[in-house]
Amino acid sequence: MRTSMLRRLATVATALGLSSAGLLGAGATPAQAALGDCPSGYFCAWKTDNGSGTMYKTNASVSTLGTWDNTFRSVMNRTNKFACLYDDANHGLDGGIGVMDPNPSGTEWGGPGSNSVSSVKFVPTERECAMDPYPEWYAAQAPKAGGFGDLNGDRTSDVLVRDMAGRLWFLPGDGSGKLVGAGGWNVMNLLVRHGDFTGDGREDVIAREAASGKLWLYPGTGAGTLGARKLIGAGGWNVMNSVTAFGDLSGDGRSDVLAVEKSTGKLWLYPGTPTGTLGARTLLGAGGWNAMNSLAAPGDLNGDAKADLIAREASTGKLWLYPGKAGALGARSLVGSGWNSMASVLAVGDHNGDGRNDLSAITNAGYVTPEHRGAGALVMYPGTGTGTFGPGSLETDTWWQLNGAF
Ligand SMILES: [Ca+2]
Ligand SMILES: [Ca+2]
Ligand SMILES: [Ca+2]
Ligand SMILES: [Ca+2]
Repeated sequence: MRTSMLRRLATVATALGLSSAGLLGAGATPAQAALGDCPSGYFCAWKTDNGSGTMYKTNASVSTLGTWDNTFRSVMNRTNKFACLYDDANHGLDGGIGVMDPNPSGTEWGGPGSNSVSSVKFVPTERECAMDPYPEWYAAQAPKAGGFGDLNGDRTSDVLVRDMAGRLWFLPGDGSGKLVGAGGWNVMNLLVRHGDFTGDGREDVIAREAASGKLWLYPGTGAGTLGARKLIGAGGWNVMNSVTAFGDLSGDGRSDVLAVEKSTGKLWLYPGTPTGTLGARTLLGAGGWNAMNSLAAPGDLNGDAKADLIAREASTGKLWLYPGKAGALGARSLVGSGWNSMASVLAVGDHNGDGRNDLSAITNAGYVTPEHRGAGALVMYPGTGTGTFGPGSLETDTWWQLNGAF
C-alpha cells in the first residue's frame, strides 16, 4: 500500500500558485486492518499516524468536526470527489487547506499530521477547494456586434470553460459563471467556436469526439446555452492536428473551418454551407503547418474587415498573423514572441470594449513576470486595429486547473 497524494495548500494563494507541498505522513507503516475498515464511498480519518485506533468517517461535507476537531493525523478518501481539509471551520479559506484526491478503491492514504483540520468538503474538481469551479472573466461591452465570441448576443465577449470534471461553464463577462453542460464534455478533444454556422445568427460550437473522430455542431441558443447537436463530420477528423472555427474566409459571409492535417502539414479550408454543414475542402497551405502548435481565429485584426489567423510556432514560441484575403491567407507578420509560456490562446473578439478585436492567453508553468509566476493567469493583449497587439495585461490568476477555454 502506498501513501497518498495528499497535498497541503498552506493558503489560497499557494493553491493558486499550484503548490503541491509533497507528502505528509509518508513513511509511516499502515496498519492494514484498520485502514481497511474505511467503507467504500467514505472519507475516513484517524487520530494516529498509521490509521489505527478509533476511526472517523463521513460521506458528506461537514462544517465542524466536534470532538474530532484538530485531531486528524491520517486520512483516506474512498469517495469519488476531492476531499478538501480546512484548518478553519466552515470551510474558511484563511487557514491552510489540504487536498486529497478521490480514491474509491482505498489504495492510498496519507496524513496531515498537523492536528489542524476543522472542516471537510467534497468537490468535483480540486480548484473548488479554494475557489469557484470556473475562473474569473470580465469583459467590457463592445460598441458594435463583432459577429463572434458572443454566445448570448449582448456585445460582450464571453467564454466557455470546460473543467476537469467535464462540465461546461458559460462566462458572460461579469465575473460570474453558469453551468451549461452538466458533464461528459471530456470525451471531446477539441472545442471551438467562431460565429454562426447554422444561419440563425447565433454563435455555435464545434466539437471533435476523441474516440470516433466525429465532428459535432452544437447550435447556440443565443443565451449562452447549446441546443441538440448535429453531426457535421462522420469521422476521420482525428487525422487533423488542429481544427479552428475561423470566420468567413471563402467570402460568402458564412463562417468556415480551418484544419491542419497531421501527416502532411497541409492547411485545409472547409467552407460553411447554408445548411450548417461543411462543404468540400480546398487547400490553403501546401505544407509546413505542423510547425504551428496553436491556431487562433481572432477575427479581423488589421482593419480590412476580413478575418485573420493567428498561429504559434512551436519551436520558437513566435506568434504570427496571417491576414485573411479572399479565399486565401496573405503574407504573415510577426506579432509576438515568448508565447510558449502560454497554455492556450483565447480569441473571443473585443475583450476591452474599444471596438478592436483582442487576444487573451492562459499561462503555463513557464510564464514568469514580476506580476505572476506560473500557470493559471489570464493575460489580455489588446488589438491595435492595425494587425499588432499592445502590451499584455494580467487580468486574473484564477484560470487554474481547467480543461480548456474557448
Ligand atoms: Ca456575450
Ligand atoms: Ca447558429
Ligand atoms: Ca483582416
Ligand atoms: Ca479591444
